[in-house]
Amino acid sequence: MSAKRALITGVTGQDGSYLARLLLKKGYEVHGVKRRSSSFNTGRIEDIYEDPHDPDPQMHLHFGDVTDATNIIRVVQEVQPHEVYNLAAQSHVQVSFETPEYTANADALGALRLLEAVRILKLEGHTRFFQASTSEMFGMVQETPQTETTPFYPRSPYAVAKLYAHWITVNYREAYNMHAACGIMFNHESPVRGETFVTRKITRGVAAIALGLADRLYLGNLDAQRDWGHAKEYARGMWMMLQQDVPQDFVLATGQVTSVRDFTRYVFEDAGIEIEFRGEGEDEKGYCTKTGKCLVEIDPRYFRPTEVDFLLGDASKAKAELGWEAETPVRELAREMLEADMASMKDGASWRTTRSRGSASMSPAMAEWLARRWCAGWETRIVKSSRHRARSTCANRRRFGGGFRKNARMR
Ligand code: NAP
Ligand code: G4F
Repeated sequence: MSAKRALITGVTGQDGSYLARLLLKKGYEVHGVKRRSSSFNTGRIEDIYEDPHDPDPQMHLHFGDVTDATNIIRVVQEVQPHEVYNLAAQSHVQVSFETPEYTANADALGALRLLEAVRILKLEGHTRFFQASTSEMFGMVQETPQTETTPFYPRSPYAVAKLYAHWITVNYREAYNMHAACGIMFNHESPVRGETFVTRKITRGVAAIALGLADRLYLGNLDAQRDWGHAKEYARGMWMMLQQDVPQDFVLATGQVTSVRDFTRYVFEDAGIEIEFRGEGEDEKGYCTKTGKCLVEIDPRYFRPTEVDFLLGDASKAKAELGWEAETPVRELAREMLEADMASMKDGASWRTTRSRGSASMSPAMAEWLARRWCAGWETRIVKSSRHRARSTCANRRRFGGGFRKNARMR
């Protein structure tokens, strides 16, 4: 029997990389859509990438973009997938306030384009569809904990776009009898989490402080509370949803909530640094209890125009009907992320290539080249108005080969 074919949009992202690994292990032929980029964007999947010249490759990459309907139709036609996982998105909530139209195009209409491609190509009876919905749709929460029946109240252009994608998926299921399911996923993280989401920003920042590469971490709203789980478990949940006879939507969550402040405290603690928060509002700071040094400061630029203060999911339905349950407690998740960041930062050149961890076959020359590429990317994310800019950039270039900066601000 020939292998099942899966098409993953967003295969180069955190979840795409875990899902592709899972499906390959299950014997799928995996097709991923990657965007054209002027630099490599495949760091997270380098170790599973197969050269098309290899005999019988199981992993295939297609250039594409969910904002381009003709491209999407062609890729779906070529692959004739048994399962489509739509993970492609401009997934950063704060960035969606700056790029609302693009976010709507990719995150809302992207799902529609894929669903229409399946329909236009008359694959409704052949192709199952998974939509990556989000707990952000609950926004200003109407009840706690949030379940599949909790009313939505989105609080960002990202969440509004995702709400459209969610409902259009439900609509295509009902209107055209498609096997389409939405995973309403609460925050999930990992060592390959994007560097500008708060958990990874904290683990990278703390690792850099612990190793003497940075002085301070700048954060936004410390009071925000999230239900944080491990991404690899959420990828398994996505697959499970498409194996059901009857398509349905499921919440995936841990059922535990942690504030940004506590997550920060845990990560410092795991790095052997005890911190204490003092002060109110924007003046709150985190101090090392041993040295009295300020290690965490608030930067209001990371506040959002409208915030989601609290998210806590109830995944009882997924447990009862799929047998899915989150397994990794937040403290273990935080430790795993910190250890990965510490290891890569200690490792000289390769700390800048965190995403390539696991790719043991990388040559030193390639690692060095990637390191230089990473540095350039890093520097563009540094706040330009810092008065230390020129001085510390030069100093750190000399010291770390162009890498970290003191007081680096990460978003
Ligand atoms: P991520 O790391 O930001 O990955 C997003 C992926 O989408 C990347 O591969 C990105 O490509 C790709 N992409 C962005 N715009 C695209 C476009 N126009 N056309 C094609 N591909 C595009 O996100 P993630 O954390 O893996 O999340 C996966 C999905 O789950 C997203 O839809 C996200 O909104 C949703 N979700 C995530 C969470 C979470 O906590 N992680 C929770 C709920 C829902 P590049 O690599 O080229 O940028
Ligand atoms: O890590 P975050 O940026 O994730 P957010 O906004 O919850 O969104 C993530 O989870 C969603 C699922 O609920 C996904 F749909 C979405 O794609 C994404 O993966 O921020 C978490 C919280 C927010 O309340 C934010 O205001 O942390 C707060 N925060 C405090 N300081 C910060 C910072 N967030 C970021 N990114 N950077 C900060 O310095």
